[in-house]
Amino acid sequence: MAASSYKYVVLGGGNASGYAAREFVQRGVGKGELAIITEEPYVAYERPALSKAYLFPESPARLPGFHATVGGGGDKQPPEWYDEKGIDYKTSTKITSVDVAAKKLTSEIGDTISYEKLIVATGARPIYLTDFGTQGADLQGIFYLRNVVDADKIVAAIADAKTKSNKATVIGGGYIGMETAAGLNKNGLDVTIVFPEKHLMERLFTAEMAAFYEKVYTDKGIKLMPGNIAASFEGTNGQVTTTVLKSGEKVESDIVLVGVGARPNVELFKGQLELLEERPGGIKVDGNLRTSNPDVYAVGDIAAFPLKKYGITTRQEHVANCRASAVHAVQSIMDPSTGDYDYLPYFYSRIFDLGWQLYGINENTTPVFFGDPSTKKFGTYFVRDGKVMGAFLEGGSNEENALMKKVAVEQPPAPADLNELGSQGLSFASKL
Ligand code: NAD
Ligand code: ISD
Repeated sequence: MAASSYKYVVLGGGNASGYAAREFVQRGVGKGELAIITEEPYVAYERPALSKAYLFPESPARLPGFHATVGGGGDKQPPEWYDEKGIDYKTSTKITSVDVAAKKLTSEIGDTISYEKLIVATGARPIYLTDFGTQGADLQGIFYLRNVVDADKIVAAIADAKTKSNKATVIGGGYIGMETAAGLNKNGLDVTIVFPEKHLMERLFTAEMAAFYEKVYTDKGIKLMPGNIAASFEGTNGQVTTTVLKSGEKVESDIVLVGVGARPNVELFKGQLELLEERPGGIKVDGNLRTSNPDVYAVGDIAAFPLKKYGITTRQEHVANCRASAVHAVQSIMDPSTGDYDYLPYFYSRIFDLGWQLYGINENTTPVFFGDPSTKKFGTYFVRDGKVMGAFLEGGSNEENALMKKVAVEQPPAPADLNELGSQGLSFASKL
């Protein structure tokens, strides 16, 4: 059992840790002052690749190609980078208890790591169907996707399925569902997506937006089964063969890939930091990303932070927030005059030859559609209290996406007649 101590410790080796490390280095943190601890066997990488290019049949993304911070326009930081900078990146190290009062972490093998300042970046984990007690959910061949180890299992299962029925079932119609279904289809698998809502990506897409993407999927031969959930799974010799839906229908496949949401990993801090029991959940932080303990900061998927522009508390499970909040927390630690985190919500996805971006918020808004889906370029403005609070664009150029960002930042008044906003479309944004 070893004991070590550092000035700064980042707990969690997701995207955020790579960006925090870069910021610490840029601010002159010396050798031996920083440790990063992760249970994953890899140093920080750009997680968005896993549901996209990692699954491609040709020229797939593989490590070390997508180590942080390449996704954010920085240098690739492979393990050697951390060694050179004197950062102790402890991979394959699981922390099983934290004592915030004693400023000490303990690993599963009993090693202790002490800190002066801690950044918690423990991220989120998939919601498992076993959590709901779904019968058969522990069969082999049922996969979740969060990390490289998960993605490697899926890649191996794709190869295996090609020697069997060549069929895959995707459970969930959100980000993971849509992106991995596209990847499985690119691999030549016969894919069915099962999801409870009326249409894909219901938390963002209106029916009009979803209709465009749903046609793309069905034209590719992907079967959509809306309004349905997996009631149980059946298998042979411990291997899944069938998803039994609530409707009673049965879907046969070699692979079941589940993407039904994520939960923040906050358990280590229960009773020690202020946690939010109700939505959005997570660890409560202030504008400096500081938790209820002044020496502990929280960033990325787990941080419930004040969204300054909208006057609400939010968690943002998105890589852009992981990157920016990590940098902001380091700045807050190193410079007490650092102001409040002022994040603009942003999401994007890429499937087949398509790509969309959303700036701002869409919750509790009136959507106003614009453009022509037949040209593969269209968008939606999200209006609340007479102001445009969010802007979505499919097929936009960099300049057009920048205009959408400008709309979300400026929150301009919408024309009284929202049909007018729809007819103006992109030109509304270009006049700002
Ligand atoms: P999600 O919230 O995007 O989608 C969850 C989906 O689960 C819902 O749309 C719904 O269709 C479905 N669902 C819920 N309960 C179900 C049930 N019992 N049976 C069947 N379907 C059910 O979450 P996700 O797709 O699992 O993604 C997990 C995390 O990964 C999120 O944090 C997400 O932001 C992140 N992610 C983001 C991107 C991106 O931003 N492009 C890509 C991949 C993953
Ligand atoms: O953009 C993304 C993406 O593809 C993800 O998987 O953000 C998520 C992050 O992993 C959530 O932090």
